[in-house]
Amino acid sequence: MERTFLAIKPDGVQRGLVGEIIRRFETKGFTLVGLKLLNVSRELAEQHYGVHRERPFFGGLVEFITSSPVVAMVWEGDGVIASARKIIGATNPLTAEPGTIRGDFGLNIGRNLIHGSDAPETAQQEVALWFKDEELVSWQPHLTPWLHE
Ligand code: IDP
Repeated sequence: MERTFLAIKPDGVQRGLVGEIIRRFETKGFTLVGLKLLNVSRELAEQHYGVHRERPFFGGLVEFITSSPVVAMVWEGDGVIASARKIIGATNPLTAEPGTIRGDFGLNIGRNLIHGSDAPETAQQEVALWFKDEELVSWQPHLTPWLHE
């Protein structure tokens, strides 16, 4: 079963959007298999955003993500990686479609509320970077036959 890594960034937590954001994935029908609130270390932030190391916004991004708690999550379901990216919306909240999380709640690319893995390889790497195996819970929701043929 496919899994993805999602993180509600410091702006989402500070703005009281944790419940609203989780609700969108929960009501879609995806399964929560890992969840924790944490202060992100500089080391973890730099590893997570390593691909952007040479970009001009990298320093500010690391400062931001380490500035206040983050809610880290792993969600499971068929097609969850691509679907979560759609639910999240475009990177720039100003151009993100209404109905997406960033489109509904954001204004600025540096304050875009939530991270979601962009592909199967990055999802696997990010789940392993943020969670130990024993922090993930495999379970069978009773809802399954009502969500799948
Ligand atoms: P994504 O989060 O939609 O996958 P990426 O291009 O992977 O977008 O960028 C990672 C994060 O870096 C973005 O979510 C955003 O917080 C930040 N970021 C990207 N581009 C800019 C920029 O031009 N200015 C400031 N922050 C940026």
